[in-house]
Amino acid sequence: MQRRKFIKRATLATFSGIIGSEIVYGLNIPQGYRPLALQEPDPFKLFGKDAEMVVLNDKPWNMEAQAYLLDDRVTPNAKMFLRNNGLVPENIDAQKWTLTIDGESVVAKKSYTIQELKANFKVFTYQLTLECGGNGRSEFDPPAKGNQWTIGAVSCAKWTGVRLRDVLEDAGIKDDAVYIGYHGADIHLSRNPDKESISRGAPMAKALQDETLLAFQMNGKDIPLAHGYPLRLIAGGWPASVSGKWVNRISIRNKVHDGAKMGGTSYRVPCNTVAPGEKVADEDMCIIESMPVKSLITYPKSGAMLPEGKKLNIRGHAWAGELEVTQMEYSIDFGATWQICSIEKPVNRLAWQHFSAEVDFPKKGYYEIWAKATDSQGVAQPMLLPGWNPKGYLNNACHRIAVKVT
Ligand SMILES: Nc1nc2c(c(=O)[nH]1)N[C@H]1C(S)=C(S)[C@@H](COP(=O)(O)O)O[C@H]1N2
Ligand SMILES: [Mo]
Repeated sequence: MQRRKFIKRATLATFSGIIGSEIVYGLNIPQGYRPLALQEPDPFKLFGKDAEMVVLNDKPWNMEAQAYLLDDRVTPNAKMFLRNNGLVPENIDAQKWTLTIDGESVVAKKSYTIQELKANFKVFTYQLTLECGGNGRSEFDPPAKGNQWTIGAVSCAKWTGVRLRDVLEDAGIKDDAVYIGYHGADIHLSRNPDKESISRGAPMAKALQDETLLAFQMNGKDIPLAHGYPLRLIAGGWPASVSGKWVNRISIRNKVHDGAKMGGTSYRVPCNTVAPGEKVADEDMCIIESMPVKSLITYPKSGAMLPEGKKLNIRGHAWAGELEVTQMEYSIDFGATWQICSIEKPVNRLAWQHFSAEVDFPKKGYYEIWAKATDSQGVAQPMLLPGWNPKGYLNNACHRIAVKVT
């Protein structure tokens, strides 16, 4: 009979080190077996996330922030939401990574290493707002399937890279180009290599904007693996699904890109308002482009207790897709009256803007603070839910926090 193989003492020591206590009977562990305590990867450690981030799904990993976690002007990795449609790619070699530009409307198919991108094109840094199209989905009724994002699927980090426009022009863009589509190295949940988890894109006008980047850095460092290392397309102000992670190919298309999650109800909403729960024909669905005006109170935390007679300084961020936020207001009387907040200019186009106000409460009791942003075209956030749509996209209702004056 063959002798049973047990794990090596060195492996056992590593295991107990990670678990943080002695594994009694550890020497009996069969070789190749991972103790249960080590089978579930800890997403907070794995992705370097703050302990107060919220896990919405583990297959694939999806995590969101809470409003008060997003208080930083520039979102650090620890507080950045994570949205994966597939599995994070493994064993990436950035030295050997290539980006290929192809498609019906490229003059000549061309590939670039990351070193070539850095050496041959001018490098730019922009702070860019990325919000998942499904942020706020959890509030819709009838409910929409998918990750039940509350308000935390938004970030605004600093991205450094080369302009997509410069690279596309270097490869050559034919006159009939209408759209670009990205392809990433992440693995489909089925592990079928012929399937892509997501392959979206944008019309040429968005692809050719100054701020649309092929980024290799986030907040001055290599992009964290889960956020697209070593190369990521960044298209601020549009649904973050346009910002392809782990990008290795961009196709210049002579038609609207038809990759995974470009059709049906994915990232599409009824072109005209429909009644909640109504079925919508495919041809009546439109691709989401610029995200709507929205804001978030990041201080104080909802539930704060305040001493009577003291003024409260509130603050947060506001953004409006391709537009700027031109007015910011708050209400402490459930939207009956609104007071002006001060709002800063964005550090660059497509970056969120910071607002603040000093709030006075007339007496002791329970209050809600509602925040409302208005964009440069005069469109304001709805106080409560906006138009229902099958997948629960674009909920830009006013953010609300509760406070008690005692
Ligand atoms: N390759 C690839 N790119 C992707 C995704 C993905 O699953 N795979 N998810 C998209 C979606 S739906 C969103 S909201 C953002 C999330 O970006 P983040 O995880 O860096 O916050 O990435 C987008 N880019
Ligand atoms: Mo998303």
